[in-house]
Amino acid sequence: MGGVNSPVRAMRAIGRDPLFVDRAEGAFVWDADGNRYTDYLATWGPAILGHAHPAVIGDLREALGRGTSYGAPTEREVLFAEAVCAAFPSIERVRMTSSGSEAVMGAVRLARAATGREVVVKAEGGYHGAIDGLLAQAGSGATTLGVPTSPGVTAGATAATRLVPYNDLAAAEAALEGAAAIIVEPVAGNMGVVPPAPGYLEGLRAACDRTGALLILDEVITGFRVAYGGAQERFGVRADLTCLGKVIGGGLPVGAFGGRADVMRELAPEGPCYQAGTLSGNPLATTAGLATLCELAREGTYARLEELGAMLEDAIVASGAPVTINRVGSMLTPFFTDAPVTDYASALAADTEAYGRLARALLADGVYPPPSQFEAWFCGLAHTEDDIRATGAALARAVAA
Ligand code: KE4
Repeated sequence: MGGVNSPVRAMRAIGRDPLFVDRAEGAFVWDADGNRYTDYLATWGPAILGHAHPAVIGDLREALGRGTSYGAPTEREVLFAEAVCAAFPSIERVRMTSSGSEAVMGAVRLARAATGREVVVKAEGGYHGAIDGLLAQAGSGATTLGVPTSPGVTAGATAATRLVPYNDLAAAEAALEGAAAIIVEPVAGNMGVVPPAPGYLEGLRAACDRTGALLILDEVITGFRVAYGGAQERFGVRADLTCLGKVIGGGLPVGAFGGRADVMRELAPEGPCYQAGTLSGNPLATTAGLATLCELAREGTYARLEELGAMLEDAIVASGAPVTINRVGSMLTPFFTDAPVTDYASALAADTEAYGRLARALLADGVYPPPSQFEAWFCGLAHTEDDIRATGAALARAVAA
């Protein structure tokens, strides 16, 4: 199975063998042969502070002496939940899990339980974790081009999943009639970065209010990434349920979902909708998560992330690469196409061979981009102007070659 524990890191999408990492610190990772890379993968999003941040490592070291898992509630989980609720006004109650996929699974089941309806609407090219019901033309690693669902996903599992093009508000409004919910990435990251069209998120909110469907915003990537309060803060839209992951665990296994109290109280043990997890709210994961959120809450964090993202975008433009760049804050994707990329169909028009050549050349030159055209490049607080200037030079060499 490709020598990896998750398909997209096998690097098949860029035509090479996977790169085995030995360690990471700050903006850099080192492979098993000792080669150093300036890292824009950021372990698919979590490494927003940079790797092995002293505050995270220090708190983890202190926590380790008190054990690694109790299977019981802790004060730290409460503090973590309070920090999440303070950042996201739409989140009145939060349930922690051990991955983004689990968070999405819980949120979707809860939306169906709370509304008594079955249909869940998702966007083509949206990826919400390796979940049977949502592996229908998913983006990210789940896409084998032309095969909309994964073998092993039964027709029953996706029978209640309706697909609409991303950024197509009219299609979503129609699909939401009688539906339990719509789940979207408020900024798509798994077809490459595709921002919401002006009015799209607001339109989904109004359509959900009109039809009684729940708006589930999958902020596993965007949560604490595009703003401290995620895409909901950046775009001023309120979800009924929000899914989180990646950044909130500071690199340890964490996911979370939360939202309206009246919906969340349907969740076991308060309500009948079952959801569970042995390591949910794990003491080490909540320690790393809290340390990360504390650092991100500092003044100037998101202005700096915006600045770094703009610098990286400028470096790609200056390299002369024939790409269309979509960027929101510190997440961006250079698409090898000269047309705008506003949905899955236009993302699929990108030249993945060309992206593969660029990525392979950058890896040979000490720069680590995401190994797929359909992912996001991430800047983090450990990147410096010099790092990005050096990346610009590597980009220019790669484009010239
Ligand atoms: P995890 O189960 O991988 O923690 O989260 C699933 C998930 C849910 N929602 C969104 C918007 C996501 O992006 C993800 C996971 N993203 C992929 C790549 N962007 C993770 C990489 C991988 O699968 O190896």
